[in-house]
Amino acid sequence: MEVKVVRNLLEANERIAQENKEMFANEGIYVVNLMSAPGAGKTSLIEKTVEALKDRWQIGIIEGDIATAIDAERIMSHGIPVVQINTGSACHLDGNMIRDALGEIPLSSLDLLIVENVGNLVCPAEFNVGEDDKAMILSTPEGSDKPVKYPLMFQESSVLVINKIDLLPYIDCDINAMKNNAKKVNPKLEILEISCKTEEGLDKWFAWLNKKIEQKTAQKR
Ligand SMILES: Nc1nc2c(ncn2[C@@H]2O[C@H](COP(=O)(O)OP(=O)(O)O)[C@@H](O)[C@H]2O)c(=O)[nH]1
Ligand SMILES: [Mg+2]
Ligand SMILES: [Zn+2]
Repeated sequence: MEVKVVRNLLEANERIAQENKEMFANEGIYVVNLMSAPGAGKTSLIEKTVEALKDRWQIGIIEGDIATAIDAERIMSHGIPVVQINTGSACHLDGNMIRDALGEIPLSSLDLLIVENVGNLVCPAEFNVGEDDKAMILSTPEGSDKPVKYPLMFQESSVLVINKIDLLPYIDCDINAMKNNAKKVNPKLEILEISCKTEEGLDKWFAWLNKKIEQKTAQKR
């Protein structure tokens, strides 16, 4: 019985996610769903991305948090449209929440929509929201074993961004083991090493994103 309830929930979400996806395709918007544990650097990476790409692309942000508008306020200072979703008790975003938030964003003018999911290494990976790609951020202090302990997140993602490489001299993180573990659960995973603090490696993330946006928006024009 319980298994069936869970399956119905996921199927209902999948339908709404598919509708969102069709809307994004019609508008030619590239959508990335950013996932990580709390504090890995999702908002920091969004802020760097907005500053680097906002002159080239029209960007919108959807922020997901259990409570507060702290992240949306951080983004708002960069002068681009942002919507905060407060999930209350829910530990992930789903297709319905994204659909509701879309009314608050000038959708037809956008090229890039970044969704910051709730900080959580488990269920965000189970709920599609209509995105083109899921991107995972893992920060060096979290430990090299996380990809094998939480494999679904890494399996569902197209790219893994390893953040906080500036901390490597001070912590016990075997970054090669981290990358090997990620490749073990998803051999196709692209891996980028960055620091939002020193900005090392960010150019590779921007290049990855630019290519994705170019491909998606080309279908519109
Ligand atoms: N040393 C260091 N700290 C970082 C880096 N990226 C983010 N932080 C810090 O980590 C904390 C959590 O970052 P935040 O972007 O809020 O993470 P989120 O919870 O995933 O959105 C903040 O205090 C950031 O300043 C980094 O590359 N290096
Ligand atoms: Mg955040
Ligand atoms: Zn959840």
